[in-house]
Amino acid sequence: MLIRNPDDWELPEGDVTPEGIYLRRREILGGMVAAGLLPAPAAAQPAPAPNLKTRQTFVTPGETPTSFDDIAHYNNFYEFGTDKLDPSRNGGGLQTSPWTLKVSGLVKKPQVYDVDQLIRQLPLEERIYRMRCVEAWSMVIPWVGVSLSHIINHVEPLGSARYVAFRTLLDPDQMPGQRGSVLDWPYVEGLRMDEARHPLAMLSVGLYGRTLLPQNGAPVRLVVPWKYGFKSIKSIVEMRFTERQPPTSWNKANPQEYGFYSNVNPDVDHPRWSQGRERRIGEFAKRRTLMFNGYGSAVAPLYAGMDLKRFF
Ligand SMILES: Nc1nc2c(c(=O)[nH]1)N[C@H]1C(S)=C(S)[C@@H](COP(=O)(O)O)O[C@H]1N2
Ligand SMILES: [Mo]
Repeated sequence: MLIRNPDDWELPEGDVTPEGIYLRRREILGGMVAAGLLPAPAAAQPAPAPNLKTRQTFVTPGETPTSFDDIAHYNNFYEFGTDKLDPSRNGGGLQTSPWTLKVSGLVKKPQVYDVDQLIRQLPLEERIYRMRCVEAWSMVIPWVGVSLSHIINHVEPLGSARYVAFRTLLDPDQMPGQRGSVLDWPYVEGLRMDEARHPLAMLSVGLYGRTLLPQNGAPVRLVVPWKYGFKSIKSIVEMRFTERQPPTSWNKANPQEYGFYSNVNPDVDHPRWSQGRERRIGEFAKRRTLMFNGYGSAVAPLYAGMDLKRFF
């Protein structure tokens, strides 16, 4: 059914299990705490035991994953409120199973996937990506999922398909934030077809070896590590292939501040703040923000010849 093509950029590590890595990492950090090199973390909760089988295929050199605790409690998911703690507080009522993901529009083989079944059938990979929010903070997240191109190839887009539009669940009973109008619901996002087919673009169903928590976009979300975090739409119910550039939630809310592309770019400031630096969650000193969030050698060719100040 969904056949997996090994990609060039996979690292040779092969079958390193998440357990192996994180247990070792905890040992190393624990050793540094014992030696007085690091302060003891305040009540940091370890990641729960993994329930997904994965192969690690991608790590971002020089980066250590942000703690599970921070990844699970510092979230943007306005369907559950605008405070960073709201999604973890208010997400518990989201019914994530059964869940259907409809793939429609300009394709030869439209599908309605059962996401539980997808999670069992897909050749899941772990990929450790740097993620950069438009609000100038960042994290490093060990995602579990597959290249979005797996799904795209399965539905066989028509030649006329130039964009992919994504839509989040609309259900104010389960998503209390949708009872207010901070955004125009449902949350929508979009990618150009070549961006969507890029091997780094990921459909994620888990992190730290476990199925996603509601606050992180359960049961299925997009992950686009070279773009600002808001492009990585959560709790997706539909992907639609279109000829025209689809609307996107933040662009609709404020077109002066949020463009369609939203590539991480330290040279194009947000009208109200600099994009040149960022705070990595869990650190104090700010870091320099990298062009395309550090993935430029892989993704810059997608934008060759484009004026990225105009197409921001
Ligand atoms: N449906 C939906 N998806 C969303 C958002 C949202 O409010 N609603 N917030 C976005 C923003 S601004 C960011 S930074 C990331 C945060 O993902 P995380 O909480 O898993 O780190 O989710 C993105 N996806
Ligand atoms: Mo964000």
